[in-house]
Amino acid sequence: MKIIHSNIHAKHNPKYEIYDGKKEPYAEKKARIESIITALRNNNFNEIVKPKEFSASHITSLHHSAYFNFIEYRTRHLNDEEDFYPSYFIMDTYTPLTKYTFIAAKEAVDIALTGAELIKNGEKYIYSLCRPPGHHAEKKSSGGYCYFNNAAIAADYLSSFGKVAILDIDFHHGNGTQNFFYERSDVYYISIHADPSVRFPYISGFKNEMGTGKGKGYTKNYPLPLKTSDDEYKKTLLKALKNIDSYSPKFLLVSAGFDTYEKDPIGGFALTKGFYKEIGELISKLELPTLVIQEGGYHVNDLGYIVVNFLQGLNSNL
Ligand code: OKP
Ligand code: ZN
Repeated sequence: MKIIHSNIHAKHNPKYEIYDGKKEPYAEKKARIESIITALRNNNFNEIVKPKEFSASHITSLHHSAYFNFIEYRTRHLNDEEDFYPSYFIMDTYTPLTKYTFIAAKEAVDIALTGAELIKNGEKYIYSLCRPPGHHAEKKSSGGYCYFNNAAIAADYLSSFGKVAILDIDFHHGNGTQNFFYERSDVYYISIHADPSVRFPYISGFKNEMGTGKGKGYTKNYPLPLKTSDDEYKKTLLKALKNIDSYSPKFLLVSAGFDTYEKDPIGGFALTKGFYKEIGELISKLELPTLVIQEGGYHVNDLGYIVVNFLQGLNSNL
């Protein structure tokens, strides 16, 4: 399995997120990716390749061009150590701009698109190791550590070649991804996440959100209570996989967050380390070309092990 990765992300290094007016250390750290890369190398995932550069038009065909330009131009004039908290184009105060945020976020999109192109050309499984993550980013706002929606941009690219299902298994609902495809039937968004009435993003991910217009029936949400266990999670995952199978997509995109882990510092489910292999195996039973896009997961020490388990499970079907 090819892994798409670059080091540019490490330059995007905000110091704080602001929650309820208080500064807290930034959870979406560069060490997350270092943990994953080390574990991959130690477990014979050796095909680690750099992304290609894609035109920014892939970004602006989903995101508003004023928002894109704002991120690009506003970051240019920041100093090396400066974290800037915008008053425009944001949905929360977790998502500051640094001098290198634009280049890192653009690189993450290129990582996703490089994976999408390989899948389009016939690869079975690709892991796009994106950072910053993307699933909260909307047409004209950043939020939840996300700036450009890597998964949505990759899905939109793939949708020119066949129907796409997006399975979002991050602990948080992917409000951005859902919104981009809410009125489309060629991309099916399906998410399993914490009940948004008690966890971020609070504004979406409820059961009754099912798409509208042409997209009616092509959005599906499975909110679950805090402390959800492996067994409970598996029951829901099986339902979601059945939904995807009935849609018969040509491609599967997994928005893969690992903050569902029991020890995750900002999650709240009770999934155990070993269970991620089974998640991978269950997904592989769909037998679809699958692009895995990295989203959240904040337990830096165990993150690499969890990702390796997940990818081994996915690969077990080859
Ligand atoms: C991004 B992704 C803790 C509050 C954290 C922000 C959550 C962003 C999650 N101080 N809230 O979906 O993993
Ligand atoms: Zn998350």
